[in-house]
Amino acid sequence: MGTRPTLLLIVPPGWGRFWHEPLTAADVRAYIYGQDEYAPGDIEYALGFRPKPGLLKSLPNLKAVFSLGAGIDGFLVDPDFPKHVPLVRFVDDTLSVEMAQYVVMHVLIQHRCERMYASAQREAKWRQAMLPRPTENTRIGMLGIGEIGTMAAERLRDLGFPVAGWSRTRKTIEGIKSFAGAGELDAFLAQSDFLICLLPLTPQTRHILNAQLFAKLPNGAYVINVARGGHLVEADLIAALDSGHLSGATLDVYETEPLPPTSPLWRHPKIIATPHVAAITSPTVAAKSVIEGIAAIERGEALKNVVDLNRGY
Ligand code: NDP
Ligand code: OXD
Repeated sequence: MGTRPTLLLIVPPGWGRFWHEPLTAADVRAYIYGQDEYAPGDIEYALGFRPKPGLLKSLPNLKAVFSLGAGIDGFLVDPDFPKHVPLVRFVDDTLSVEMAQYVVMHVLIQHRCERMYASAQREAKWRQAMLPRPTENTRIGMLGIGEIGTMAAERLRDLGFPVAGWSRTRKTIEGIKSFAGAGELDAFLAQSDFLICLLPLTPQTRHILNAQLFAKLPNGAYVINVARGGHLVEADLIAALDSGHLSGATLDVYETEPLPPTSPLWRHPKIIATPHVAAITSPTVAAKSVIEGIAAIERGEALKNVVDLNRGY
């Protein structure tokens, strides 16, 4: 790169130094928002996750905005998001691998009755049981089968589960059944003993995990929401668990984050709740992809992983 590119880091308090180091080492002048003084007109690039609405608009010379997450809904909720500036999302195998691990782990916790054995151990009880359902009859449905959904689906397929995916466009993935579009959603749901949400949060997918959708799942289905809290109607999930229609749920994301201590989701006996940690973007890996993106722009080349703002993901 010629002159030093200037970037504003918009990360939670305390996290700035993790990003500052690799960026500075690559000769990027990085200012930490909320900590460093900067002249808005000097900022050419921004890197963040959920910037304060209006902040990006206040930077008149932005050339690109980089998301430190795969999901970019935190940018598009800003009515003043500068739409003429390319928004680049984070896509990397390291993130997909962690997400796939989380999904596989929670499918197996339920499938292998892990919570029942943990409670038996606490009581020093020797309680042996057959698997409630053979693996080959335990059908997995990936709601959203993009970068992350595909990796998770392939890992589960390799463990012997029958796997299907639902997406906007038809997919051809070895050993994985593809359902596409709104017209095929009901058929997909009817054959999902595990429903795993890996959709982006858009106006079309907000609150998709609701009472009507749960009613279309097989009795005893298990739901994993690892995408965004805005996909789920929390009260509808609790009702479907309490009625016995759903057997359980794993949640990593919530409508309000951090999840308030008073939320019933923390203590529901059929819910496993984790604090948005299914995958945590590695600053060194992500900084590398930001540096590559900046270099591409400076050379006048096309950027990878630019979000289609009309599609919303
Ligand atoms: P992708 O954009 O690669 O995949 C999105 C998938 O959703 C695609 O298959 C897409 O279909 C499908 N889709 C989008 N809209 C619709 C719709 N209206 N109807 C049917 N299908 C739809 O995203 P990623 O796999 O990279 O990430 C998925 C999400 O995971 C992120 O948006 C983020 O919210 C979440 N995430 C959560 C993390 C965590 O720590 N909990 C970490 C990382 C990501 P098509 O392929 O046809 O376009
Ligand atoms: C992401 C996330 O979108 O961590 O990458 O939630």
